[in-house]
Amino acid sequence: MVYLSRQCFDKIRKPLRKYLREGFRDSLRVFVSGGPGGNGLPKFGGVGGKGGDVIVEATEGISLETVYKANISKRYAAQKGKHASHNFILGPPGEDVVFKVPVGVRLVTELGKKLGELNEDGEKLVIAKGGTGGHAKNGFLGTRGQAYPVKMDLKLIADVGLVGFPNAGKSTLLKAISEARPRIASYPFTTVRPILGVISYEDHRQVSIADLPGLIEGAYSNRGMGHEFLKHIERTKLLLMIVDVNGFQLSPQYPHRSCLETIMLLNKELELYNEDLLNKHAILLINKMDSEGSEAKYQEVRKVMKNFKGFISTYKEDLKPNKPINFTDILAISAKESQSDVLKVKTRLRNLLDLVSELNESSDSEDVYSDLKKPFVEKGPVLV
Ligand SMILES: Nc1nc2c(ncn2[C@@H]2O[C@H](COP(=O)(O)OP(=O)(O)OP(=O)(O)O)[C@@H](O)[C@H]2O)c(=O)[nH]1
Ligand SMILES: [Mg+2]
Repeated sequence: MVYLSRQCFDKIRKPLRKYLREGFRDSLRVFVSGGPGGNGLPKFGGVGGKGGDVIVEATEGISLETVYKANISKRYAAQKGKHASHNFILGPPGEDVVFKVPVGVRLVTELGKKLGELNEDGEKLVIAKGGTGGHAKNGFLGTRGQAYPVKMDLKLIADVGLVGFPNAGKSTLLKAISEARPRIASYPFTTVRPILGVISYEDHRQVSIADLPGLIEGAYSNRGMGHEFLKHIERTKLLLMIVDVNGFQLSPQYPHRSCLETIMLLNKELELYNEDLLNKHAILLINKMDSEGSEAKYQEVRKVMKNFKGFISTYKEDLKPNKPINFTDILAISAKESQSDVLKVKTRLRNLLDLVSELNESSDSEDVYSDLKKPFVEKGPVLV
């Protein structure tokens, strides 16, 4: 019967919707259990072997998809410690289980306890300890190992992160500027998962860019779906904020927000998530400049952006950010209609990224210089 119903339903079962298949896996839940310790041997004072640990190892060049495919059951159990016996007074320990995860993974238990973060290739972390072996103090009974579900959260490593309200044209820009082919539609929340694109330059330099689901007002308090993806821009070098020159309205029951207000609200959401994001270099793109009356609106935005602080001070406390973002560049574009605008964005991105990496290098070299100087400090008898 079971066999028959499975046969029938298998045919009816629909494949996963396409939009759920696109994008990439940025979190994975696995179940880990350390091995239990072996029992001791009271007669001879024998000690049971320790249970094996579950260990993760960060590895460059793999994705969570690889981890998932390597073990579809998503269970990792270490071996149990052997019992003490006449032949082995000290029971041999159980073997550890080591599995590979991508660099940039944060591990959290289901109860929200942070186990750790792996940010370098080859870094290892014990995520479930094995139980201790049985000995005189615990009545010769081995204890259980730690066992719980663990969530792996991957922070994407892209050079540039696209942030904006839904429908602003983030995916349109990604499509025009890179080889990625994201879904584009005239309704909000078309993008439901982060999508990575690569911008290629003539000199073969490549810059990666991440398109994230749209943010909305109150995203910080978990409204909409963009907030959980903000973790990805924590590691980007540059923010590319994109807003619709006509503003945004989620649906008729929500207020219409003008272009300037959307900039302010995005600023606020970023600040609520992590204030450090505001220190990143950022470019502001005013999109949909091909629409009617856009030029006048853009001129207004340009004027106000010169004194953005003054503009936000007129708003209520719960809408305005404490610290306004300092945009390096403000560009008016039409991502959909103008190829030359897209090229302009591409060039500006490159210039700014080069500048950022130069700045980082020069700050590094200063350190080296001061390190070099250290050994040459004058040393001699102290004159009294
Ligand atoms: N007129 C005009 N329409 C544009 C422009 N750029 C994007 N659009 C349109 O705006 C709509 C939304 O574009 P998307 O690229 O899907 O927007 P998004 O920011 O990725 O939206 P979400 O994924 O929902 O967050 C689509 O209908 C696009 O065709 C533009 O420069 N001019
Ligand atoms: Mg999109």
